[in-house]
Amino acid sequence: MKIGFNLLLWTGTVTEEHFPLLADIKDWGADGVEVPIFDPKASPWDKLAREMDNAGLDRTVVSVLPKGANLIGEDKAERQAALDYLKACVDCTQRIGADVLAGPIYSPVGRLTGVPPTHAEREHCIEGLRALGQHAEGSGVTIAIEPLNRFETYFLNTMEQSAYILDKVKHPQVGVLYDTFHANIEEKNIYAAIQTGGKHIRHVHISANDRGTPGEDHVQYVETFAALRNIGYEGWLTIESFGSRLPELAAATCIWRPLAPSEEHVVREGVAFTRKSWNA
Ligand code: LER
Ligand code: MN
Repeated sequence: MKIGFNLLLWTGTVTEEHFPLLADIKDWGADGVEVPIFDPKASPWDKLAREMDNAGLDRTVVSVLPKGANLIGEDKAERQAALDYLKACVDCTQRIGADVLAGPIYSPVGRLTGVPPTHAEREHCIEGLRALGQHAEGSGVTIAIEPLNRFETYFLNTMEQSAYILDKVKHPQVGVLYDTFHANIEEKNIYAAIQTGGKHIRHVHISANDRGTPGEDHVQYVETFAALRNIGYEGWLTIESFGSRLPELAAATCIWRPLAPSEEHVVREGVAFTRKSWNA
């Protein structure tokens, strides 16, 4: 098990100005960082990889679909744009030496159609993820789709819905991300949800119910860690917290007040709490 920290607390686009932060995050206790790739051309990836090596940080990637790209969209051009974008994200993920590409990569965050998912959308999702899995073969990158709460997506809200899709995708490099914040809203039973996700769970976001500091909230961490250990999960526990610095996701994450005394506090206390709870 490794504990990561998501750079989305600071930015959706990593630039050289964020490099000094990497040593701090290591110093504050994390084993790795989660790097946002919201535009495969936007960041100095090779330099960033060297900086993360120098800081002694392992890494994962989180991504969301940009405007005009939708893996489950009715429009073929939108589906192709999503697949092209996600293939480029897989390539970037490999390039920076990360082992996981995670996120709600099936549909844009915040996109709501006003109706439940359709059969056609599920079929597009299965087809698109299978093609992406094939593209990832030999890269060492695992793709983990992230169900979100109902206010951020209508398409995947639970482990059960995700497992249904993944049983059909049937690709060893395509699985699901379990995020404690979304599960706290959507799942009826935390332990059962993780059992249902089972072998499909390839990545985990540890996120407080208010998106502040894990351990200072009411997420059911004891049940979460017991269930993850029970399914034999050995992957990342990546802490995700949001502030108001993220225009890209502001409309979806809806953070309108400070949730922690400082960024250092979230990393130090969140990492210490997660490590202690996992080992308990
Ligand atoms: C968004 O709600 C989220 O949980 C992140 O992982 C980015 O999609
Ligand atoms: Mn998440």
